[in-house]
Amino acid sequence: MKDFVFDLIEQEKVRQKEGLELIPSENYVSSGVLEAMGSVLTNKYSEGYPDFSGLSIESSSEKQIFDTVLPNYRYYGGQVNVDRIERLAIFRAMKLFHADHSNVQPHSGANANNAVYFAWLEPGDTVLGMSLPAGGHLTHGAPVTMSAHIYNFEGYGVDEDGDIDYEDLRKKALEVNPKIILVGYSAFMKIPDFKRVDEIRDEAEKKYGHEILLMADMAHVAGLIAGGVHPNPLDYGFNVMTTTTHKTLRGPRGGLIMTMGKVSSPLKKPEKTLENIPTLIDRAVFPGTQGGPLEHVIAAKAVAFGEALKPEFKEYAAKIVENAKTLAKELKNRGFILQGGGTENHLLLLNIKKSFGFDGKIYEKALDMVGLTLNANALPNDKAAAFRPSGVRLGTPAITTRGMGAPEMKKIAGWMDDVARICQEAGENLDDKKAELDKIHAEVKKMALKFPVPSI
Ligand code: DSN
Repeated sequence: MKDFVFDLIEQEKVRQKEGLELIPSENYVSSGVLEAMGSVLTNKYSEGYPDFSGLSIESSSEKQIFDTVLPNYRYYGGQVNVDRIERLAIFRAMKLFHADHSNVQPHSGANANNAVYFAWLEPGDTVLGMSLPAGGHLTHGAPVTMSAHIYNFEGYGVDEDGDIDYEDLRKKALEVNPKIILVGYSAFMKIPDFKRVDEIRDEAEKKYGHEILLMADMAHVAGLIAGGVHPNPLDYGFNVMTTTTHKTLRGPRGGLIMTMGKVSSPLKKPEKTLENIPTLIDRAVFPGTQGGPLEHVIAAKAVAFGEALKPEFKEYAAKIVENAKTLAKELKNRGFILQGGGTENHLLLLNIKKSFGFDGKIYEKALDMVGLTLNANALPNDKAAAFRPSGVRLGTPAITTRGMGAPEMKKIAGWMDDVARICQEAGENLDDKKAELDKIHAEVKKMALKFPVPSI
């Protein structure tokens, strides 16, 4: 008998096709990405690295990578194909983000961040990132994480407009002796001023007399950077950029680290300097924090990066932002209060409590009942409990992949408004309004089916 796991996968396909995915960190991959991920590469062990000496954006080409078999730094035989696949993924990531080197092995964004900390810090060293109540990410020092038990995390805040409070960042950088200054968030709708952060780093380095690593966690906006509609921190003096590969970048679920500096053999530990960051990070990923790389996922990353290097991806990235701005305008017209007043990227944070009087969790549940998927999210300095936060977070990467545009954004805003009014009447008793919610669900489904999901 066929394992019922496959029935559930079929049901998930239906859910994805018939609903609208508004979680800003999700997307729909191409059939090429899916095929690579579901391939026989999952059978292979490849601890270590391919040879990447001489791999540079200027002097290498994909053809040369395909044609050349080089020695490697691996611990198992049989790497003839895997090496070239991984080199291709590394090379394409370097091209996309103008990096000197990249490491495509992190299994996730959390692993990527932990590897950077492990590469550069000693236990007890300080990282200055956005404070959690202001909207910082779990892996940027939440007390429940392993890294928070090893390193010291200090936080800067956001201003009333939801932007980074750069004065606070500067003040803290000159107070807490950071070894890393970290920029990156998962509920932030402004464009960070990377140049200003680099200037603050310079000032702090002069004061403390040691190098400070500038790290950007661009998981949410990596696809926008690749598509040229968001500045690239590596162009503004940042040493390291981490990301996941499955959000706006539209690849498989996984992590990635781009580095600037000198690339050398991973077999020898170099001195801890910013110049040596590429090698320090390679060693921190393997063997520092991970074992065998997932070569089927790395192949899928290579396919996704290849897609992101195509001109159509620039159009896609620009359309994500255009759709987010349209959706923001339509929601504002209907009385929704948006954190920061709108958006400069793919993401919107709505103050549901202030707009309608109920919390984000009820709204998330009601929207789920009509096939609109988003997530309840804390607002900066939210006083509400973590499981009943005051806001919701949504975004346009997935619906843009399906080809939606301004008319669909208007419809979505209309349905979101209708559902908000229903929640106002129903309170916690959403089941009492099932008939009204079902009617909206039917409309959502009808529109969703007009826009196919690429890989289904
Ligand atoms: N879970 C990711 C997000 O949704 O933003 C961040 O880790």
